[in-house]
Amino acid sequence: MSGQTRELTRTEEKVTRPPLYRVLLLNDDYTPMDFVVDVLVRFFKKSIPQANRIMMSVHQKGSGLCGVYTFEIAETKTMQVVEYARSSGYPLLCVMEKEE
Ligand code: TYC
Repeated sequence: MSGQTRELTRTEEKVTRPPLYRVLLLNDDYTPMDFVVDVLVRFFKKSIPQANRIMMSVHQKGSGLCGVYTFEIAETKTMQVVEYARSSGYPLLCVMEKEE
């Protein structure tokens, strides 16, 4: 080893996954079922049959999963859905929660 340089330290490379967030729709008594299906197709890229299943599950159970995304995407979708609902005159609620 004499006369040679030797690497003494190595910065540990850590690759971690970003936290993920669930985006959920909540049930209410006033938003029309067709509007909720439209939201699921428009903002969450669901097929009509998938969107119908999710909408009915929200209607019966109180809430339902639309998708799982990184923070900025979840936040953008949540805001877009609430804005779209308000501008259409409906009280539909969309929320995000961190996946543990
Ligand atoms: N409960 C609504 C109705 O009977 C339909 C509905 C479904 C509303 C899902 C919101 O996230 C929702 N018109």
